[in-house]
Amino acid sequence: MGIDIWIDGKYYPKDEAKVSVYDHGLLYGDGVFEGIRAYHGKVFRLTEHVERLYQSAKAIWLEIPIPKDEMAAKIDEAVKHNKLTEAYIRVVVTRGKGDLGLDPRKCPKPTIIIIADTIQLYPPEFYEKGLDVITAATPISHRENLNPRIKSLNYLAHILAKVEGIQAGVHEVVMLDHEGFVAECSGDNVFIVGKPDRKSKGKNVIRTTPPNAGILKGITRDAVIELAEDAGYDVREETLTRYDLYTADEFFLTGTGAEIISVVKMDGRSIGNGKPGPVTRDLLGRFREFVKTGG
Ligand code: PXG
Repeated sequence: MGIDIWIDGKYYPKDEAKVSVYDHGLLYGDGVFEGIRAYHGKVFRLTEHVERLYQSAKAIWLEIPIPKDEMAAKIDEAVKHNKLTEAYIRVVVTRGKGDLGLDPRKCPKPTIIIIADTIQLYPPEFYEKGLDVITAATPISHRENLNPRIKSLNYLAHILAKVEGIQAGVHEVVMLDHEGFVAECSGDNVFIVGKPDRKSKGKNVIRTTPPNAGILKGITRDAVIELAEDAGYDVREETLTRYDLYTADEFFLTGTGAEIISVVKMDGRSIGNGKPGPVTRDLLGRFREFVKTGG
């Protein structure tokens, strides 16, 4: 059976699911989205994803015409409608159909799209071997230009950074903010693992960039912070530089698609011993167990 896409209240077969060429989502990237997973037929952290979608919308002065609980119910339904158990869901809310000018007031009704389908981001051997990354020359957008906390349809900075990675033949790119501090990767958040220090009472220290460091505040990131804290690690949200990444014992990324994946090389430097480390493997094991039991 083919996939059906939900658009503004109706299901359409994948090939017939279309929006207007006057939709400002297409003309201007004017809209917001979410990428969500379902495991064993249950949508992972649905409430958190819906909340972030409405916050992104609010930040761009877009009023989503249905309440949050209805949105959540429709997302849930789209997975069941397509008889999926392991799913990747894309929710898109655009400014809607308007005229050829920028003015969002010319778009009377936002377009809501729910795609429940499947993806596989990285093949299994990448989890075994770890990723090779470089620093992108393209910086993350300035928070007062387009705040990276907004999951907007305007992903060009991330795509241009990704293109740099493709040209260099690596798997991912680390994006910096305008001051040169580490922000995030093109589609994932950044974590590093270090040895216990004076304040960590013998525990490994896990560091990740804080919410206002020019990052999307990842749902996976937040889940991993909770899991790591529950497992007794000392987790800190701190400003990081490339030096911190180069000299870390372990380096890993988190995201809905990738879940938790190790980085073993950055800008030609081996990270730690050049292999996925024990803390990363421990957390990936815990994460996979966690999603199995409903998260
Ligand atoms: N940072 C950015 C810039 C992202 O786009 C994340 C972090 C991780 O957030 P979550 O909530 O997923 O833990 C994302 C989300 C892709 C793709 O195809 C990836 C994302 C979004 C859209 C497409 O790689 N990642």
